[in-house]
Amino acid sequence: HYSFFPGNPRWSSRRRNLTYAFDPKNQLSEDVKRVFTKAFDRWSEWTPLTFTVKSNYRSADIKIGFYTRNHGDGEPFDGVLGTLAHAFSPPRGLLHLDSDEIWQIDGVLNNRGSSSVDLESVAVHEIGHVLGLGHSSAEEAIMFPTISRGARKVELAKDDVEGIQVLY
Ligand code: TQI
Ligand code: ZN
Ligand code: ZN
Repeated sequence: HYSFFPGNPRWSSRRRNLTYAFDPKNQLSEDVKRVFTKAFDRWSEWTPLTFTVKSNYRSADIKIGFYTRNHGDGEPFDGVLGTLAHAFSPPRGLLHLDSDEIWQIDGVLNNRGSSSVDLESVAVHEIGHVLGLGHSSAEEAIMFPTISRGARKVELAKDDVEGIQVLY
């Protein structure tokens, strides 16, 4: 079953059209940006929310960046595996990924094989957090707190949809 953060924080009902931007320091490939477009679309399909990418990082609602180790928010990353990514509850809008991971794009295995992590699976999960979902006890849910090694899980489960529709 789905859960929320303490106090059920969510984006205000006056804010249905949210923007996101990538930290310009990262110089991300179009492939990576496309993964986020798809990941946001999975949530907008089931909510009144829309997500639009913008180039002005500082004024975006949701700020996405890849960082290693200590990166200034008191939640350091830890190198390969362990913590893969994190996101803060609404309305903070920070979505951070650990650049030490071997990120797999579109299910294409890269040459380091089993320790790679599917980017879209993690992006869909972290967007759930950015929107206000906590972890789910339903194994099939995107918001379930563990994923099998090398797995790709990108489709929202009924449980995720029910949770997000309670919030929005
Ligand atoms: N990162 C954790 C996560 O996003 C951070 C975290 C731990 C957390 N406890 C929390 C966030 C409680 C909110 C509330 O869940 S993670 C997965 C999964 C992680 C794990 O790196 O462990 C995914 C990030 F589900 F695959 F295990 C993304 Cl998809
Ligand atoms: Zn961070
Ligand atoms: Zn999580």
